[in-house]
Amino acid sequence: MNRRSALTTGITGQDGGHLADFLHAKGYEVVGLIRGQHNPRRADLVRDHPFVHLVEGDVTDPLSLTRVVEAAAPDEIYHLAALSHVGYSFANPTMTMAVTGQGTLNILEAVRLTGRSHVTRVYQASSSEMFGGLDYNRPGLGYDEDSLFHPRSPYGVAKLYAHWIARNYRESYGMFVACGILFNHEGENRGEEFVTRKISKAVARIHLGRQDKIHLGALWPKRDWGYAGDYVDGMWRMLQHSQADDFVLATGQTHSIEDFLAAAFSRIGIDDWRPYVEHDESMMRPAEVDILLGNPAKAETVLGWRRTMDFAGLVDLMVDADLDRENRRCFEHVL
Ligand code: NDP
Ligand code: GDR
Repeated sequence: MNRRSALTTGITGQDGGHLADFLHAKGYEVVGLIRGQHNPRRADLVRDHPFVHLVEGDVTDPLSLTRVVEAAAPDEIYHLAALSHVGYSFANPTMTMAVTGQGTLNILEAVRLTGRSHVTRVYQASSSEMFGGLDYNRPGLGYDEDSLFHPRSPYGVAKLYAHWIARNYRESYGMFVACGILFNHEGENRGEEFVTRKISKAVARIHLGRQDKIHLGALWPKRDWGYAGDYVDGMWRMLQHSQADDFVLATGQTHSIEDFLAAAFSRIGIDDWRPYVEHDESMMRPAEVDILLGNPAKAETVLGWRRTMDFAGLVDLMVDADLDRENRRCFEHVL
């Protein structure tokens, strides 16, 4: 029997790496879309995931996507590519809409125009940033698939467009397009521009005497933080289900950035994190999402999805991984 094949956009990102390993372990042929004349992340990707077959394209270039979908003829597409940083989206709203919003339309059109509407299943990476965390729209016991949307950033608005165009192609053309509304998920390979990784890396460096302070913006916002390795399993389950649908993946617990700081510093034996943190006004956003909390009951019941890691385990894993990295860096320097 032929191996199943999966085309993954965003292969160089956090989720792309976890998903590539997950699909490879399941026996898939993994094809990864990589962009750019020179992508500095290519070498790491080839080293860490040598089994991935790389193809070149950009989600803002519809012709490149049509060519790639035609050549790869994938059974499944995991569409993860995005400009995914909420703060960055305020400074670059047009580009964010083109990549994070219209990129999804371009993928769906590539599938449709290559005659694969009823052959290729598509996963759309929707986001909890589509909810607002505003007073009138609080999560209550947790946002679910039917909760009101009120995005608070150009990124959130672009994701909402992508979410609805995905639903529209499902309804209009009968395409199998599943939308995962994923709450924040982190891990050892989280980008250093996101707050959890910024903290875990700084904590490791403070422990080793290489850094004195962390400069952060708002500390009160609460997020429902899970582990990325758990969430790629949920993405896959959505595409194996009998019908295309929307699913929330979340832990059902919410913690503030202050909670994250406290847990991360306690991992290196420091009880009071406040002397190490300085306010950085440039990290403040024009509009903030104060609280996110998800209710994953539908994914648990319908897909049998379960998260394996809790908040404390996640923080420890991230700090330990950064301690390892920093120690190795020191060792390589000595050699
Ligand atoms: P990352 O920011 O780590 O990765 C984004 C990926 O998109 C990178 O591989 C990047 O490639 C690629 N990309 C950016 N622009 C383009 C383009 N024009 N054409 C092709 N590829 C491009 O994101 P994550 O892995 O954390 O997230 C994966 C997806 O899930 C994203 O869509 C994100 O918005 C969404 N999401 C993430 C959540 C999270 O907590 N992690 C929660 C909810 C949704 P390059 O190396 O070229 O920059
Ligand atoms: P988020 O993640 O915006 O939730 O989006 P991020 O880690 O960027 O911010 C979380 C919260 O921390 C506050 N914050 C800071 N954030 C960053 N990045 N850097 C700082 O120095 C800092 N100081 C405070 C932020 O204001 C915010 O309240 C992530 C992304 O992965 C999205 O792509 C995804 O869709 C959502 O999670 C769900």
